[in-house]
Amino acid sequence: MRIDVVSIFPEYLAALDLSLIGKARRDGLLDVNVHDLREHAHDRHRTVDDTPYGGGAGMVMKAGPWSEVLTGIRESAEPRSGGKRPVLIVPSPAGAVFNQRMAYDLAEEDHLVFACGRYEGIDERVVEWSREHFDVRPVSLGDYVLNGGEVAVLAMVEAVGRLIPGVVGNPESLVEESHSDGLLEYPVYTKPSEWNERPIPEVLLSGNHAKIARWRRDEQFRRTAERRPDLIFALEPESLDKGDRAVLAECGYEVGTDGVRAVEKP
Ligand code: JAH
Repeated sequence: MRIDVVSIFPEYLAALDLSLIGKARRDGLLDVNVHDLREHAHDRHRTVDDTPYGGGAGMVMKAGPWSEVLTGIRESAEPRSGGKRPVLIVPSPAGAVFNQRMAYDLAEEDHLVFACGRYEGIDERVVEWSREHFDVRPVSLGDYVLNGGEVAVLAMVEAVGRLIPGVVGNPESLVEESHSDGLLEYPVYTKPSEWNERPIPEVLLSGNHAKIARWRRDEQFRRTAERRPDLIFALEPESLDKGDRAVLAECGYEVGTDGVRAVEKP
């Protein structure tokens, strides 16, 4: 997979040389290219921003440098099978919220371009013009504001990159993880079996693998009900067995043919 990232702070993306993603790059699984937007500003001060039309606080990123860098990226990319366009991801608090499903979908692409905005954002005409050559996706990591898109891009490149075959050494660890079954993960423990007068849950020492699996799944439901009730309501009734329904009942939910609902409190 090819990834291009455009930023006025390319040093922010140095973290992509590290850890799993860095290894994937060295192994030739990921081709990551970081571009400095200022190299496409041609005045003496290398200006990339200007005041907003209509007034208001802050500055807006100018269209010219963006169109130049994006055109360069597009022209340097191989023409692709099926005429599929590269995906242009624009981190923005005004985007659709990024989730594991989007990570899986993006991991199927062969060219991702990330446009890191700063200030109040990028001139909207860049986004409109980009649709001619890119599949443009404004994406948010959640309902909070950062100073720019760089930190969001680090998160997305990691979430997508680790799903590319060969990047994670043990692909089994991709299956059993939070959100892949719509539930939060169960709690985990390691040695010593007692620490600070706190023993681990007894069942984990039982050697009864069916019982351990049931306990872990129950814990997933208890945690999810406590921390993320929105995920409980999104569960598909067909995916829930008798044990699942029993623990959901303990947590105050009942399962109908059309979905999960909260039980009226007495
Ligand atoms: C802020 C450009 N949802 C995370 C997120 C993503 C991007 C930005 N903020 C928050 C952002 C300023 C300029 C992007």
